[in-house]
Amino acid sequence: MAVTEIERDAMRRALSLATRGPRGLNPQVGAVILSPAGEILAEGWHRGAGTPHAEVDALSKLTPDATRGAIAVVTLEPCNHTGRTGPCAQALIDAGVARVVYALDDPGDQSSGGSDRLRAAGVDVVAGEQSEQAHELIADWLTVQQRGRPHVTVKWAQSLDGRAAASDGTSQWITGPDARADVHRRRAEADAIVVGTGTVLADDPALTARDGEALRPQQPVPVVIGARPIPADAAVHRHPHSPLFYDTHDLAEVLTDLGERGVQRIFVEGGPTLASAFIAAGFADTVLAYIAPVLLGGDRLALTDIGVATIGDARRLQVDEWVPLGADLLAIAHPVSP
Ligand code: AOF
Ligand code: ZN
Repeated sequence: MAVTEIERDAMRRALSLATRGPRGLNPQVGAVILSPAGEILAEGWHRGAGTPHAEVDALSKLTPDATRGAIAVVTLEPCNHTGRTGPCAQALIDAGVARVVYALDDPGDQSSGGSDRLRAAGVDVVAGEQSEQAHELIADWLTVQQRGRPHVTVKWAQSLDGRAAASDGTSQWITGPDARADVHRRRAEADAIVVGTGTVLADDPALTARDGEALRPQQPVPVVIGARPIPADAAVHRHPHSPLFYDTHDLAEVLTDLGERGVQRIFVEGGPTLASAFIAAGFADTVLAYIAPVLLGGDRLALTDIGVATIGDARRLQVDEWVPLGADLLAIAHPVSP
């Protein structure tokens, strides 16, 4: 049977409920249980790994009598596996639910197949309702599932002649206040902010996302990569989240580990060496270059060795947007494959 207007409304509601849950190891999922006549009986959402899934959260608010013949509207295909919880498909069958409308297929090898299990038990299943919105909601989580690592944004500020600092190493401030405010807005959208130990030693950054002086409600976890010891009184130790330290220089290992911790987007702000390492390894999904109308000359380049020996090896980018920020210009770009 086609999706009804009531079910469509319930999906919009479920998508909104999903956003109450945290970003992390598990996707954000919402669920609404409707009576056969279309009244809302219960709502649920997933509160993060290890807690009940959205459907089970909603079912738990109802007696077995109430769920018989009901309609479940869920933003993700009910899972088919026993992980930290589950399987939701079986819970819906056991509750006597007659129909399930969901938005997106579960991408997991183990967790998918819930729709088949439901159909095999005689439940009427409709997939794909508002799948675009559901996809947008958990796009970053899906990226981590597919690639096994978070989305990487590499950011730097440079003079018009491509320098990141003056000859003596001083670099505060190349860009103006509008560019710096833009950086803070973008930091708040990342789950983690990554620097090298060199940057911590040179600049002692706070690695917080601020709005003027005030801390933004959403703070990225600070991540420090490198073997050099950090002073005990470094500003990063006063960050609202405990910093993560990695001794390794194997960025793939770091990214895999961050993905396994539920980090979906990282913001690399770590100075020329670290930025270059991410680019050389092919991990820079988005590049943000803040370009200021100053000339610095000298040898403190914004990037060092990125593995380009000859012009044929040049890393080509496509600029998605040129953004004027006061006197500065931001290039938002992504790599194009050769
Ligand atoms: C659902 N409803 O609300 C969510 C689902 O380890 P577990 O038991 O928490 O399972 C995690 C997997 O379950 C996750 O990777 C994803 O495939 C699915 N998430 N499924 O039916 C939910 N959050
Ligand atoms: Zn589940």
